[in-house]
This record gives sequence, structure tokens and C-alpha cells, in this order.
Amino acid sequence: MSDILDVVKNRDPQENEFHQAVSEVMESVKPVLEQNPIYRQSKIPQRLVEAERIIIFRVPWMDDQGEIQVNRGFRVEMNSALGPYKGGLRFHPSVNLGILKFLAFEQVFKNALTTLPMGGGKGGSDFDPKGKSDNEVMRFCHGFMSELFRHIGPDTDVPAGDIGVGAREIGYLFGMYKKLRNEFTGVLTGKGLNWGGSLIRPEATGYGSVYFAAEMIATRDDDLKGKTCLVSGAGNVAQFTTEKLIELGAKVVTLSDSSGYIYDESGIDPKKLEFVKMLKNVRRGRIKEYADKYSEAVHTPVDPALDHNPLWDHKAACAFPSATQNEINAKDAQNLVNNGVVLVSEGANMPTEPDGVDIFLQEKLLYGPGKAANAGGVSVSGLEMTQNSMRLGWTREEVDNRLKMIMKSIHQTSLEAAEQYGTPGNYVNGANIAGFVKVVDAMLDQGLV
Ligand code: NDP
Ligand code: 2IT
Repeated sequence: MSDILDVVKNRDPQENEFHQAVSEVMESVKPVLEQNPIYRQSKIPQRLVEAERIIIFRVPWMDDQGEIQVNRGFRVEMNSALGPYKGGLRFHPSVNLGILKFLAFEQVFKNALTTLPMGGGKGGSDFDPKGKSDNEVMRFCHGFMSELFRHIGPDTDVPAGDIGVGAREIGYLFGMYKKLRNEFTGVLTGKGLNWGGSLIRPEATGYGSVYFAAEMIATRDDDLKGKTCLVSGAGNVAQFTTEKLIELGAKVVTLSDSSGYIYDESGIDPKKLEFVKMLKNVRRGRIKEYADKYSEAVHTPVDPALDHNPLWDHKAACAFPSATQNEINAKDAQNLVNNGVVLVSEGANMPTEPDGVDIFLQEKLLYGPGKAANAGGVSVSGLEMTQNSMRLGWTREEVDNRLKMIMKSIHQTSLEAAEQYGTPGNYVNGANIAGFVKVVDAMLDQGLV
């Protein structure tokens, strides 16, 4: 597949994360392309790697000191073969076009796996919500939406949250969309429960990642009960991964943020998790405070000089990377294997570097790649869209059951595709192939658009 990768690299040489995502998918689907010449004849690879539309815009806003600030806003509308563009918004200083293109590309195949009618997109800004007041965040979100509103809509493009975008930001974004369009529609997901949101959407990515892990480990006649688990991140995905793991009787011993990680050998219990939710979602503090409050925990700050992340160097059975891309390198992957880890379920998008992935596959770990394991979030977003269209809301049990069924189906579909193309148990190939075939067959049906 080096030909399409060369095209992508020559066209946008600086977009490393996008190259990484394209390379992985194209490697997996090689046998599919070989067995189905129509895909290459129809230039499917070339069409898939070019976004249908990219919008880049200026977001001027005023900070609390009365100073004018200018950020850059993006929306990558990658592929609409299966439905309206769908995917989150990320607000983080590291955001650039290459990162959003990688996320949008992954989203296309992830959304295809969910069984729901959603295309793929992603957006965001290099705005950093850290240290900003609620008023500053509101002014930024309003400024961001005062351009984005022209390009989205409930049947066109439906954004949601991602890193740095949670319930608070979705509220401000929705408010401005509604004002400018004079329409109350399901244009965003992750909305507040009392104004169109779905039960279980906040929990969905983390719960889904654990449901996927439970499916994987069941193939070896085992379960998660009593397993020691490493979780990274301390945001939305990490919190609800931890919550579900505790509920299933597993022991979570780590959490992290961008300043470091905590290790709590006695395990994070529901009370401690409540503290983390308050700390991160309400007070917006640092994870170090966990170790200040609970003396049994140790906080280790990030050391940029280290060639590995010590979070991944503890005895455990399972790992749930839930912070950000490329947070596990080859050395970390080897440390996980050496420490007895048998299962990795990716709550984050592309958290493992390619040579780390190779180690997991060689060692025959139960390795659930992000586009399968973290698809629960966008799945419940899809269910939120359904409920909005019907103008009614389902119960917690109804949504949770549907989420479980979807994760089970993604697991099954990925296993079957891996088996069919000669790599049984390889969820990377399975998820990439199953998602790819669904999207590209729809593209072929719809002709050259
Ligand atoms: P949050 O903003 O709620 O939390 C992100 C967490 O990751 C924070 O603890 C943050 O630390 C940490 N983090 C972010 N960037 C970095 C970095 N560069 N280095 C180290 N730590 C970092 O985001 P989410 O929990 O929503 O997202 C986490 C991951 O899950 C992302 O990869 C996202 O794409 C993916 N995902 C999210 C879904 C969702 O529904 N929200 C759905 C599917 C995937 P700090 O507090 O210091 O910033
Ligand atoms: O990466 C992801 O799947 C998300 N951030 C969730 C997207 C969504 O539309 O709910």
C-alpha cells in the first residue's frame, strides 16, 4: 500500500498522525483490495484519504482582561457515504489539521462499525480550556459556533465532545447554534439531559470500552473480575472506564493527566472515583491532588527525559489507555507484556504507536484497537440522534442494553472479518476490514461524488 501512503505523504508531509492512521488501515485492507479489483479501479484508496470538505476559520474572542485572542477553528468533513458527518470536537493547544484528519479518518471506519447510519468527521481548535474562566470558555464557544453553524445541521454534520469538550462546552455551542438558526434540533450530541441529551451518553465511551474488553476476555473463557487494571487519563473516558471496571469487580490502580499519574495499589473505590469526578469535572484541578488526599497513593510527575511512561510499568492483567494518541510506545508495550498484561482495550484514539501495536499482535494479546473498543461513545451519540428525531427519550436500561448489543456486534464483526481474511484473533485487521468494506461499498453504490 506504499503507493497511497506516498501520495498522502507527498501531499501533506507534516501530517504525521494522519500518515500513521492511513498506513494502518491501508495495511489491513491489502487482501481486500487484492480480492476485489473494483476497489482499486474505482480509486477507492485515493478517494478515502481526501476529505470531502475541510473548513478552517478564525475564532476571535475576548478574554476576562479585555484582551482580544485569536484561535483557529476546524471541521474536517471526511466521508458521508453512510450518513451525516459525525464526530467530536477537540479543544487542545496541540490541535492541528493533521491530528484532526487522523481523527476524522478513524471516525469514518469506527462509525461504520457501530451499525448506525453515520458518516465521519472531526473538528476542534487549538484553544486551551485549561485555566480559562467559565465566561471565557463561553465566549470562545460562542465565537466558534458563530462560524461553524453555517456548515452543520442535524442531517448534515453533527458534532459532539472529545478532549477538552464536555457538557459545559456542548451547552454553550448549542445555545449559539439555536440562536443563530432559530431552530431547536439535534445538531450536537452530548447535550444536557433536560434539553435533548441521552441517558448513558456521558458514560458510553468508558462503559463501551469495558464491554468490549469483557467480550474479548470471554473468548478465553475468562472475565474481568479480580483483574488488576491500568487506566490512563482522568477525563470522561477514563472516569467511566474506571466506574464500570469497579462495578464488574476489577481493581483499577492508576489514573493520569498531562502532568503525571497516580498509582494506588489498594485500588480506586467508588468514593475515590467520586473525588476524581469532582476534581476533574467541577474544580478542574490536577490528578496530583488524589495522592495529596489519599496517602496510600503515589503521584509521579511526567519526566520528558524518560523514554517510556512509568504508568505502563506496573504488574497488571489489563490496560485501558484513555488519554490521548501515541501514549504507548514500543518500550511501554514491552513493559506491559513483561508485567503480565494480557488485554489492552483502547478508550483513546490511536493511543499505541505502530511498533507497540506490532508487539501486542506478536504476543497475541487481546488487543482492541480504538476504532472498535471506543466506538461506544459515538454509538450512543447515534442513539441520541435517533431519540431527538423521534422527540422522545429512552430509559437508562434501554440505552445501556443497546450499547451492550452494539459493542457485542462490533466485537463479533471484527472477529469474523479477521478470520475471513486469514488473521484470526487480530482485531486490528478485523475492525479495519469490516469498517472499510461497509464504507466503500456505499461509496460505489453512490457513484463518483
Ligand atoms: P477529556 O478532555 O475528558 O480527558 C482527557 C484526559 O487525557 C485528561 O486527563 C487529560 O489531561 C489527558 N490528556 C489529554 N491530552 C494529553 C496529552 N497530550 N498528554 C497527556 N495527557 C493528556 O477527554 P476524553 O476523556 O473525552 O478523551 C480521551 C481520549 O478518548 C481521546 O483520545 C479521545 O479522542 C478519545 N475518545 C473520546 C470519546 C468521548 O466520547 N469523549 C469517544 C471516543 C474516543 P489534562 O487534564 O491534563 O488535560
Ligand atoms: O472519538 C470519538 O468517537 C468521539 N469523540 C465521540 C464522537 C461523537 O460524535 O460522539
